[in-house]
Amino acid sequence: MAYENILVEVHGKVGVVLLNRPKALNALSKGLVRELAQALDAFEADPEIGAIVLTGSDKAFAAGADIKEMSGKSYMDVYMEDFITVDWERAAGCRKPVIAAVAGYALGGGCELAMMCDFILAAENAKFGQPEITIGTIPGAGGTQRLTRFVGKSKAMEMCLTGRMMDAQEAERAGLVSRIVPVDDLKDEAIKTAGKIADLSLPLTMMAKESVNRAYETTLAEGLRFERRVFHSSFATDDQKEGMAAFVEKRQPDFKNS
Ligand code: CO8
Repeated sequence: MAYENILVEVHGKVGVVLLNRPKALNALSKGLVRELAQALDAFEADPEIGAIVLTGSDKAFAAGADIKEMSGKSYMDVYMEDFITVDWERAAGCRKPVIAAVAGYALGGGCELAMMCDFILAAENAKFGQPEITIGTIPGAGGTQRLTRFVGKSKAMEMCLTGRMMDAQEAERAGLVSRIVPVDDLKDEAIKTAGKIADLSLPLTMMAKESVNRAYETTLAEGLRFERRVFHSSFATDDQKEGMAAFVEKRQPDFKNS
């Protein structure tokens, strides 16, 4: 499919989506978010793809929702169209593992999009922020909710109330990003990491992802019950038999995604 606002690449079993509106620092226009949803749909449907990387440029992952596009909208406009909610939530709804590789600005909707992914690899120059308050609004795609779960109330509150940005080091200390890599290595490192995931059993990585995500939706007791049920169900897969047999036989497993 031909896209105008994103680029799509395939590296082995890894699908890569590059946000590509350089003149607007990858501002998330309606068209871009639509195309992102379509690209994610395609990777989700492709049995050859085992993990997805979502990234931007060295200067910006995404500088937020497109302010120029939003500025003239009325309450009725955004309420009645449920302002691009379905496409925005697409990344959060992916069942395959998705890594956000963030260099430069991840602001507003850009930070929210990164947080919808399963984990964030940050380049040394990454900057995270929820500056919506400085333009007369508040986060609308998870900034007050997911950020608070990642970094705790105090930092989230300060960022949402002042618009202060967090650099990569602070973001790593606070638990927002899994690790920091040099800018020039970011894309390769993200693809390598996604490749490791994609070489495992897809149903099992999907089950692990689903279980970790339950931790954000339920009590500890319910989460533990859910995890145990999924753990038990992994024994119904061929890949569990293969993985454990390979360990015992001291060889590499050959997962068949079954
Ligand atoms: N929207 C539209 N255009 C943008 C955006 C944006 N978010 N960010 C940057 N641009 C454009 C600029 O207008 C400029 O274009 P032009 O050259 O045509 O004037 C170009 O990108 C380059 O930007 P700057 O000249 O400003 O570059 P600087 O390096 O000086 O500054 C910054 C970089 C600090 C990132 C600055 O551009 C900035 O502050 N951008 C806005 C950040 C922001 O406020 N983001 C939050 C937006 S609101 C939001 O995301 C709400 C999400 C709600 C989702 C709800 C879904 C249901």
